[in-house]
Amino acid sequence: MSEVLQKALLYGICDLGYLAMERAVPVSRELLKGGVGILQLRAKGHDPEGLVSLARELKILCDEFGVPFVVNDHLDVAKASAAHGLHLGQDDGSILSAREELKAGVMIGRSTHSLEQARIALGEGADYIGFGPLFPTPTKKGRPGIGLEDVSRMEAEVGLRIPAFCIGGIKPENLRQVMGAGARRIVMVSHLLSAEDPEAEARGILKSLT
Ligand code: TZP
Ligand code: MG
Repeated sequence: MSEVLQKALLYGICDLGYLAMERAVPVSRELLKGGVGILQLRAKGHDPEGLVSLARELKILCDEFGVPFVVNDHLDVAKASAAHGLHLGQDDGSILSAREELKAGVMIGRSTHSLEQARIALGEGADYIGFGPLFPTPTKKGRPGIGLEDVSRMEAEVGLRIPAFCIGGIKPENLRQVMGAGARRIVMVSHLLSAEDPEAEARGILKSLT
């Protein structure tokens, strides 16, 4: 799966803050059909036990498309669903200790909110990073946007070694600006999940990224 990750330009998130449980699988399928190269289950405030069966379904779905499936926050859910990856925020513990709990080959992603954190994540052995939020976003309330200033340096120092996905408030209207700042890979959450046709929307965004 790590070779597949290298090719991923658009990171899709099945975020239960935007999707009701019963829409999670059909909308994720649309995102995959539209070409997202990696898919994450993000379910803030949900009880992990209640996520296992959805995570298992999403893992099977991602396997159908040959795309890595990543679980946000919950190591036990990642294990129980045989996910290809686990995504950890800054406060979710060390990459090393998660690695010890996971099977070899399971990838670990890290959220970073500054150039310094991106460098540290690389040094800690993250398989990929998220970098942002570039702009303030309702998907991650209360966190200021970090802007575009450090994107090109982050890409040069970190993004050339491991995939780095810019994230946070990215929409079709600012995509050129984000790419102009040096971003090569992005995550888009609310825009894709609230689109009338997530598949077509993802396909269009992916086209702009290539
Ligand atoms: N981490 C940093 S910003 C963000 C996360 C999970 C949310 C991005 O969502 P959106 O809706 O694409 O701004
Ligand atoms: Mg987290």
